[in-house]
Amino acid sequence: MAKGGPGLAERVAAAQRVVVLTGAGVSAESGVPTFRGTGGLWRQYRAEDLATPEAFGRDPRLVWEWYDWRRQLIARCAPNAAHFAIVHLERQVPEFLLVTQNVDGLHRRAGSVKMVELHGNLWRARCSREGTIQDLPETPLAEIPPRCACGWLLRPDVVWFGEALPPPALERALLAASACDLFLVVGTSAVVHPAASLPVVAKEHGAPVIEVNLEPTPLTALAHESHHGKAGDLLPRLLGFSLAPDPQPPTPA
Ligand code: BJW
Repeated sequence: MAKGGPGLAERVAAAQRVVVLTGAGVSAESGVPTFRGTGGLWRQYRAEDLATPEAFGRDPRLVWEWYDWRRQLIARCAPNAAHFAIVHLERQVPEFLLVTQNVDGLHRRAGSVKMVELHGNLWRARCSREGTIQDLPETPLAEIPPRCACGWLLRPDVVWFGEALPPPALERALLAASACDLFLVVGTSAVVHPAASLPVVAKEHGAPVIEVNLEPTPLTALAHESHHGKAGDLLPRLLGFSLAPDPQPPTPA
């Protein structure tokens, strides 16, 4: 429910520096399961069995099978109207940063450029000895668990519970949150830190926080506006964007 004052489109028009924080809900309408709530990934699998370094140490095959299943599922998904609305927003605002917790790569596929992926990306693997990164194919992995050329196990290049977020991504997100004049939060349960602290940082520095989510979250009480509904419906409407299917500029002849 909006708490009054200017609408989101007016706030955006007046803003110089906008930060958008997204979570799994932004990809839900693309068919990517969320983590928590109805149909959430954690309902079928215990997070501590699959998304911790301990789980990987115990059973790397099980962990890789889960990520391989998710990659196959996401390969069949396409960005939705919420992803595209965020691309439009990036192109409209002088200083913009998208901070996503999502590892599915759909923002990039939609055309987002000014972005940080706080929790990594499941289309990449990292050598557990050397830390070198390699891209993963859209096809199922030939070998599970996969190995680096050096012989050590590869691991998904994502951030598991208890692991530090990539310092450059977190620093960039914190800096942007503390300097923005509008902070938009879309489709996150706002329970996983430090991502969930970013809107608090923004508010402490004077920026209005606007939330779009199917349901209330721990952030709702601090948000200046909280809009409940599907991001793919609400976001383009609140931002005053028409639902163009593809925001990419025409390819030069
Ligand atoms: C829709 C919708 C539609 C649905 N439209 N909306 C401070 C306080 C308490 C705890 C901690 C703290 N600081 C750190 C911690 C510990 C921990 C943590 O936060 N635990 C809490 C759960 C209690 N954090 C960590 O461990 C982090 N690491 C860390 O802090 O390290 C410190 C350190 C420093 C130095 C050295 C060593 C350590 C790491 C967190 C990593 C999170 N990783 C995961 C997995 C990523 C890989 C993978 O995908 O497999 O990230 S967990 C999972 O949760 C994933 C997500 O990015 C993250 C957030 O979930 P998200 O996106 O919010 O999804 P959901 O499902 O929860 O919510 C979806 C929402 O969408 C819902 O609200 C729906 O209503 C909504 N929705 N459809 C609009 N159509």
